[in-house]
Amino acid sequence: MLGILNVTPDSFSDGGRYEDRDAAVAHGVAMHEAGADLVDVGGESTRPGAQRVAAEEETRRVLPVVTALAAAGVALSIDTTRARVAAAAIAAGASVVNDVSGGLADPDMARMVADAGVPWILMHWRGPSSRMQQLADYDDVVRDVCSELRARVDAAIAAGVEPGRLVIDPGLGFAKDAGHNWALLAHVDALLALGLPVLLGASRKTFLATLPVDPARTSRPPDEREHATAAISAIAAAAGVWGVRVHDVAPTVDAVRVAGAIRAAG
Ligand code: PMM
Repeated sequence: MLGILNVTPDSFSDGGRYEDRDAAVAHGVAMHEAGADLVDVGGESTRPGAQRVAAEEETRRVLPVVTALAAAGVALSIDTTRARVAAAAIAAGASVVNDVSGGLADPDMARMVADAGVPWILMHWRGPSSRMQQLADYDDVVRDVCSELRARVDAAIAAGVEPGRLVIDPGLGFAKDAGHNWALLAHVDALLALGLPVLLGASRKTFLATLPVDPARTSRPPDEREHATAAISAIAAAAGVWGVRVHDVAPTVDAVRVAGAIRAAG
């Protein structure tokens, strides 16, 4: 499980909370102690409509936090689409690259990952956050996402990345409306059939603001989407995904344990 640490002023759920280095480090350590396998440090918001920040600014945000958490013995992934930011984070102690563009945003990323020999999370992505919601056009979202991910995997392998180091992620909320996200969650089996570990990032996302079967259709702010997030973690773990990426680690730790207990008893 990945615990989310956004060192940004503007991420949709936790933006601004961990801009201060000490607060970010303390939160990373707390997620590690709560059971996160990796703390996923990001310095650039990818919320719908977000504008890009310069690579220097992104590096300035993440590096001190990566350095301090690595020194504290916390296993880290770096959430970036830029090879130079990823390389700097790896040099400072990160051990996994989480690339929401699946290698599309930076032509240097595949080579850098291949040379570093680290795991690479390839997320399904169709374009920058500033215009991604205009790219949510699919014939069949499950089939299209699977085939576009397959192409990213093939490109990564062609660039020299070992297949055993790749993880795929359907990119919930990235160029996807609520119906697309629910369809992808209903067909995790199709993603697993690609033969690679699967990561899901549903935590607190907008499609959980109104649950389709809630008759009251209450609109929940991000902090009130935790129960729905934990439900998805349990169902995803039962379906056999490799990991989930969440803001609040403790409920997901229990959700994954529940799924494990049921599997063990079966
Ligand atoms: N979502 C966000 C950022 N990074 N990485 C992966 N692999 N998968 C995701 O779904 C994903 C991600 C955006 O959410 P945030 O603002 O809560 O970090």
